[in-house]
Amino acid sequence: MARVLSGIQPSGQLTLGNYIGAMLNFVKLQHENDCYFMVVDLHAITVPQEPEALLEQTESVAALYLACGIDPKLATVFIQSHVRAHAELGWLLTTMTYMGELERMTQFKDKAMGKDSVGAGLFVYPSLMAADILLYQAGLVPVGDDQRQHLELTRDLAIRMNNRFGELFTVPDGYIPPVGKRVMSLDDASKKMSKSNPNPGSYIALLDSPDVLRKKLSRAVTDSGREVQYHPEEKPEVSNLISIYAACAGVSIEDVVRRFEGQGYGNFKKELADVVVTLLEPIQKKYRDIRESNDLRVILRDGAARASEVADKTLNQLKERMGFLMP
Ligand code: ATP
Ligand code: LTN
Repeated sequence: MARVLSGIQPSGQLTLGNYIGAMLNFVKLQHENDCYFMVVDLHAITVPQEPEALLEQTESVAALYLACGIDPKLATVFIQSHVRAHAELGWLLTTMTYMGELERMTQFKDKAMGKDSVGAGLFVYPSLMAADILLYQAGLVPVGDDQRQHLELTRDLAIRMNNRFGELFTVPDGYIPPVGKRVMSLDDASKKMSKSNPNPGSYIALLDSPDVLRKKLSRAVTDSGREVQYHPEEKPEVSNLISIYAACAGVSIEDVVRRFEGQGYGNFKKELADVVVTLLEPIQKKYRDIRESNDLRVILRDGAARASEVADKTLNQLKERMGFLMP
């Protein structure tokens, strides 16, 4: 049994990329591991968020965790800012992170590109992510491919801290299964599907209505060919849609290719929409039930209490070793 931890930012509507790249694995891992899944609101504010939107999205992501199948009896579900230790260890690790390491982070470069002013939080964000993971002594971190570099930095920081202050932190491994680790945009297969993309046509939101889902998938960009073939380099758009089909239907890429042999894109896209609607309709119903009940607040309070206990223990051990006067 491993300690597992991951988080999703409440920075917009959750997408099928978040579901396939992250949540599906959360649900799978919860049965045999000690899991902590959080909504990382402190990360979301590294880019500007409207207060009302942040509030709504935070509750929405927490409710979607449950609607997608995370069972609060098996996993600890909580909001990052409810556990004070995150911000505190985040600061301690920031002092141990080199500028050069942060300057190399591609997510920072992507998100800062073309902006007139960029908050310093966006730059030091990987140290906070390392804190999230190290506080719980997590051994396994299920994430999409885009988080690989941040995880590598987390490992480096764990080793650096252990060398400097004595063995304390578990050095975590990523859990990035090959299928669905990088779901691409529907309008541009060179970019990952992202909830912060200003064009809603570029992503499938988990809460999109069936009509909207069908429309978005029918308009998804494809090449000018006809064959439903999996060639990520030559046919990146269709290959992305094949991967989405495989992940949503729980079948292999080869199964999908075989099924649509000799058929055009139109029919493939129509069936893909059926598969996505069939997957998302029950999730959306469960989501509405959860939002209408009061259970969520209780689950999150309980989750924060459980998480704080583990996190505070690690933080206090470290502070003592670093030479802080303990109260
Ligand atoms: P933002 O666009 O606001 O940065 P995001 O959509 O990338 O957000 P995050 O909250 O940063 O979502 O990511 C939550 C999890 O979902 C992470 O593990 C991330 O790797 C995964 N993920 C996000 N987008 C994709 C994608 N397109 N394909 C696979 N996994 C993804
Ligand atoms: N940086 C991640 C979200 C994130 C996370 C974490 C993931 C914050 N803290 C801890 C795994 C473990 C992202 O942008 N997707």
